[in-house]
Amino acid sequence: MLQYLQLCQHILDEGNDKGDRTGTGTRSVFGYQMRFDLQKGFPLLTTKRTAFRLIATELLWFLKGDTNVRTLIAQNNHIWDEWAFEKWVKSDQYEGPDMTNFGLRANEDPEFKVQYEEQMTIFQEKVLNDEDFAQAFGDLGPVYGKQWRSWPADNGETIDQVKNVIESIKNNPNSRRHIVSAWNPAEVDDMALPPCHTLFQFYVADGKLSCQLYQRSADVFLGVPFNIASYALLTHLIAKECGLEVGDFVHTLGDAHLYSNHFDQVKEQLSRSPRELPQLIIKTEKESIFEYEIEDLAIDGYDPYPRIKAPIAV
Ligand code: THF
Repeated sequence: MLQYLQLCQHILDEGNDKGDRTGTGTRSVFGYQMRFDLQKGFPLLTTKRTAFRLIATELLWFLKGDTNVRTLIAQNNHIWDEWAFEKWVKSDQYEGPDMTNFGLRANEDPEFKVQYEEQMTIFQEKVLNDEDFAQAFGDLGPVYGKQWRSWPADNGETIDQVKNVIESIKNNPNSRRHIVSAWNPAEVDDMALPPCHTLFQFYVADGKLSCQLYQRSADVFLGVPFNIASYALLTHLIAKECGLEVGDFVHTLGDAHLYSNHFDQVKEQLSRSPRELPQLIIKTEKESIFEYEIEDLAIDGYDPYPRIKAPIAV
């Protein structure tokens, strides 16, 4: 995972300081590529503890075509809560205290932070316990799960891109069209957040399956460790289903940024040296990739440095 640390150092040294949508401020580079040989271990960051459970439950949520945070909250995964919460507090049914720019204000104003956390807890409980509320406000719009599994076609039918790509890998491995796109220009405006992992492609050679992701926007401290492990897991699951070994995960980044309130944490991480990578264990083999549950997956031999906390930009 030296490559990840090199990316962090490269951005600190060479990046441009810019403003951004969230108002936090970033240092960024445009265009960068990393390559992880999945035969050499599972690329879960060792220079800080990274929660495989959250990464895996999110990926399985995408694969089931789900776009509602209720499923994640029920599994104690809160990485998408802010984006659903944002839709809720902007709606005309929300009657609590003003939550404009809650992400930024919670970091700057301790009194507001208390109010925000109160409202967030109420929101999470309503999504969990009130089915109608969850339907209306837990849904993130036509995000990954929808585009991967049921991209709307012109004729009123839907396209299951993941099922199709598995079929094409099995039946026509040399194809140069093993592609899944999450970027649907007709629906981007209805999404709580336009997809950061825009498009991925598979490649088969020597009985091994490789995957390349084009990520338009990369939060290098918080998001990228999740993204690397998520696509590594996806590659393992698809390789297994297709009777292939795993090859490389190639991670291509567009706007690769460090938020200015992550600089100290990045420097802490850069002082640590990577340890041996863990192994992915697929405990139960399923007929289809769409049937895996979190209990079927595990990580073995993971010995990371302690977690480093950092605020998420919304
Ligand atoms: N928005 C931003 N600003 N960054 C992102 O990485 C990102 N994502 C998803 C959607 N919007 C994004 C959400 N993915 C964490 C990690 C990944 C996320 C969201 C949040 C996070 O806070 N991780 C912490 C805490 C984990 C924990 O609770 O244990 C960490 O320390 O890793 C990019 O896909």
